[in-house]
Amino acid sequence: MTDEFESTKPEELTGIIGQHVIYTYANGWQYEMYIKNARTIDYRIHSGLVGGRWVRDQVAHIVRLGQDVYKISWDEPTGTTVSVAFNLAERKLHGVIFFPRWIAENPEKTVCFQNDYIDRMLAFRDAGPTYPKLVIDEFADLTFSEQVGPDDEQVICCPPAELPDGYADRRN
Ligand code: FER
Repeated sequence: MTDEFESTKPEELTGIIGQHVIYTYANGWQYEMYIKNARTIDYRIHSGLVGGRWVRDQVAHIVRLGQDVYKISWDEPTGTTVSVAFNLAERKLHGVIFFPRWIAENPEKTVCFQNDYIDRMLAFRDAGPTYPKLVIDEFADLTFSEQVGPDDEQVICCPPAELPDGYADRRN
């Protein structure tokens, strides 16, 4: 049986594409994500194990699971894999982050504008160690959300440290 709400088609992902969100996991880690289009996210990490890290144009798998419910999953050049389920109606999400062991041991190695260091991240990934992975399984509340439309290169375009004071603390 098919469900009218289940889809990976861009025209049925309009509720999530163009969303710009800031959220804090229950462990206190604060993240910001822009869903740029049906295949791409940009993000900044404001605090947590790898606070300061930021990334543009990460390819992601984005699906709609029901009304206002979406899941975004991706595999980083570092070897970290992430899957985030959004409930936009309730402004909640649940994320699972699978960190390779080398990041658990030396998280600062990944704190950069990743796009400028892809080859370095792939080399770290391949050097490992990969196992045992550090699995982070946390709920988060969306503290800020806005619809800015797709393919906007100005939403995530500087490091977290260069943002105006209070940027990530805005609530709506
Ligand atoms: C998230 C959870 C984890 C997220 C990004 C990550 C943007 C981590 C990425 C990384 O460290 O490579 O919700 O959203």
